[in-house]
This record gives sequence, C-alpha cells and structure tokens, in this order.
Amino acid sequence: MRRPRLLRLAPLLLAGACGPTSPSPSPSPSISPTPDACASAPSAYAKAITDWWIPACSLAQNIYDDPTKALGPADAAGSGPRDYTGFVSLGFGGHVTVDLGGCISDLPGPDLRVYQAVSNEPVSVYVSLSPEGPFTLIEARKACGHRIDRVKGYCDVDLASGGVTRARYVRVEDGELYPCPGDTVSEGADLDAVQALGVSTAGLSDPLR
Ligand SMILES: [Ca+2]
Ligand SMILES: [Ca+2]
Repeated sequence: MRRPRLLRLAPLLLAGACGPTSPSPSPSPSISPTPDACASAPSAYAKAITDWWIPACSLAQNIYDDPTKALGPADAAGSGPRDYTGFVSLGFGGHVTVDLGGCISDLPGPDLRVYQAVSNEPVSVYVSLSPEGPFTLIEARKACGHRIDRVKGYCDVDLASGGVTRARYVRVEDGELYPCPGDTVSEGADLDAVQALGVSTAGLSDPLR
C-alpha cells in the first residue's frame, strides 16, 4: 500500500518544485488509478459489444451470428426460418456483453429491457461496472418475449433482483439451452437489443455515440 501512495504524491511534489512563475496545473483526474465507469452518461440502448461467446456447435448451425445486431434500438423483423433480420442467436448457453456507455442506477421497478425476438425463449442477465467483471446475476433463465409484433418481443429486469445499485455492462446469456446440434438455424435465445429504461430516448435522432 505504501508504494502506490508515494507514487500518487510524486506529481504534486514535482509541481511544487516548478517555482512561482510556472503555471499551476489544475488538479488532474488521472490521479485515480482506474477510470470511473460512471463518468459519462449512459445511452438508452447498448452502444458497443465488449464480449461475446457462442459455442462452436451453435455457430456451425446458426445463420444469425452477428453480435452487433444487439446494438441500438430493437429492430428485429422478417420471417423465419431463414429471412429474419436484426438479432443474434445466442446458441446453447452463449452470451453477448454490451456497454451502455455509462452507468445506470437502480430505480424503483425494472431498469433494463431485453429485446428477445421470435418467441419466448429464456435469458439470464448479468451486470457489472467493468467489462472484465465480476458480473452479478440479476435474472436466471427468465422467459423473455412479451410481444410487440410478430417478431419483436421483450422482458424487463430489475437491478435490485441481484442487489445491485449501479451497472454499465450487461451480459445477456441464453437460458433456453436448446440442445446442439438441433433442427434450427437460430439456436438459443435471439437477442435484438438492450435498453436502459431510466434513460430518455428523446435524443435518438442523434446517433447512439
Ligand atoms: Ca430497479
Ligand atoms: Ca437488433
């Protein structure tokens, strides 16, 4: 513990040695050893993929393998089995982890909406303040598919279910556990989008970045 403390003091000592004619630097936020995951405001929808994993068996079967389909507002559409658009099939126990771009806080009621397309396949949801985790489970194998239209569906989850007060990274994991290889080209839950419910969508004419 002693060495890091001395290192943090070093810039202050150097600044003091510069003499009165040197412009005094404003306090630097870089004194903190780790960036603040909550420094920026969150987006209403997932804005980046930080991690994903789909088992090789499912990747060999599935034709909806692009994790970036989970970014932005829900847009799943088309018709099955081969002409859907807008989602990623997670495969047997696979997952996609998204970055909201800033932290959300636990508010009364649900805090996240997971858009899961086509049917009512279950999902597990984990959250973290770091892309490397640790991730906290807030929903386990929740049936997910309140219908919006013939393809789009969703379910809501609450940070409080996992005892979490703040989160930035959201991992959505397949909870269907459809055996692989199966008889489908969309094994596992079909992830369309992740929405932070407490964040206004009013500015969405501005792109999500
Ligand atoms: Ca809540
Ligand atoms: Ca989508």
